[in-house]
Amino acid sequence: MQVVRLITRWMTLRIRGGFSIATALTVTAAFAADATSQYPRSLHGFGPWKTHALGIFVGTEDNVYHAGDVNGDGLDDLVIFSADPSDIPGADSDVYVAINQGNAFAQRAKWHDWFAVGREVPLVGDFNGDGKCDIATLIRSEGDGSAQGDVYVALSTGTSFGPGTKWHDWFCLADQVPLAGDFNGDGKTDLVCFTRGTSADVYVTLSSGTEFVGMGGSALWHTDFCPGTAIPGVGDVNGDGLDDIVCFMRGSVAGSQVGDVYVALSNGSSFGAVSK
Ligand SMILES: [Ca+2]
Ligand SMILES: [Ca+2]
Ligand SMILES: [Ca+2]
Ligand SMILES: [Ca+2]
Repeated sequence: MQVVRLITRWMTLRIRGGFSIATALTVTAAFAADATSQYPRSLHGFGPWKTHALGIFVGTEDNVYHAGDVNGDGLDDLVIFSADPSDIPGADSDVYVAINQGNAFAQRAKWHDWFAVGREVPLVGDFNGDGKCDIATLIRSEGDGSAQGDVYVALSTGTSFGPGTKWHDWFCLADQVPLAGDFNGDGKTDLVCFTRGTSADVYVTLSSGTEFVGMGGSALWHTDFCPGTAIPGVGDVNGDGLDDIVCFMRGSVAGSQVGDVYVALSNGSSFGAVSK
């Protein structure tokens, strides 16, 4: 239960804006269940929870749900990446948005027609720093040779997502886990990649507002963090405006303490010492 409580605190930090604490707790319950199974496509892939709680979407685990303020009104909205065409008739790799009206979510509307195909990993963040959350997709190793490692971003216009453009040429492959956060605190969302496994390296690529550093760059911000199949997270846990990294240990790494949660704070150019 300690893990659930800590995840709850973390998710409450992450789900700011229009979501109530009760909602965050409900999300946490679904997330905690996810944490016991295979790592989900996205840490924010809440699976069927919102389907049932909100009655907006008909979905399965294949769809990915994110929270983010896509229209810039200060309230976090819902973004659904419909990877499974069987969930919503005719919806194959569409992106839907349900705007947060303060006390309810509006009916979903399609904001993009072809994004985050198959097992690509979609993320949400304000990548150009204009106050409206955008979408990114990491192809990882899903595409052919030339597409491997590509990252595409589609910027929010406030009423839709624009065309996807390539922002990075080589970031996060295979089963490595990407997440979004503003690690240098400049208002533009960056990407982090956790290699996990035995190397457990943590790479960051910073957003310039129009691309991720030089399209092909990334920097090693930490080593030996989130080994094996531990679950990484991102959030500004000390409130200094720089997003930090969190690791939820599970029982699958020999010698690890089941239920431990580790944090490494961002100093703007790397992640510092790990503390439990
Ligand atoms: Ca909003
Ligand atoms: Ca934006
Ligand atoms: Ca940034
Ligand atoms: Ca911080």
